[in-house]
Amino acid sequence: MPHFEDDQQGDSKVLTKTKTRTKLARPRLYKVLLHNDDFTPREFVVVVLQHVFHMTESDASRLMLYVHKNGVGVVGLYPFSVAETKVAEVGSLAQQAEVPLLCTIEPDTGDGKDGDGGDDGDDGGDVN
Ligand code: TYC
Repeated sequence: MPHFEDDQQGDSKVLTKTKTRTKLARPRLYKVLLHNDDFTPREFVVVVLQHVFHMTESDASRLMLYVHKNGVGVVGLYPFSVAETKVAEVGSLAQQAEVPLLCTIEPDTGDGKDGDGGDDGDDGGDVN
């Protein structure tokens, strides 16, 4: 904000400008993990990923197969409230269909474990 100050003699003016830069903490992100089981039909998993996480059919199929082979995979990184809602949506769809499909939340450490590709959260994560 511009601010005029009198100098000692009172005849000239000095303009000083103060810039305020507020540093905002980066919001903490949480991984949504998808777990394999032996009972949920593959096609159901793909449809859930498309519906809840707005994935294309080919991305959903690729992730479903990854989880089928590796036991667990990261669906995406989200702020806590979004992650919580998505996990609840998956749980609700699984319950309606009477399948044991499981999605969980884990704080993101940016260590690249669980097949998340080492995303450090710099891009703000997936906004789906
Ligand atoms: N393993 C399941 C099957 O063979 C498919 C599956 C994939 C289930 C991913 C859950 O998160 C999952 N029908």
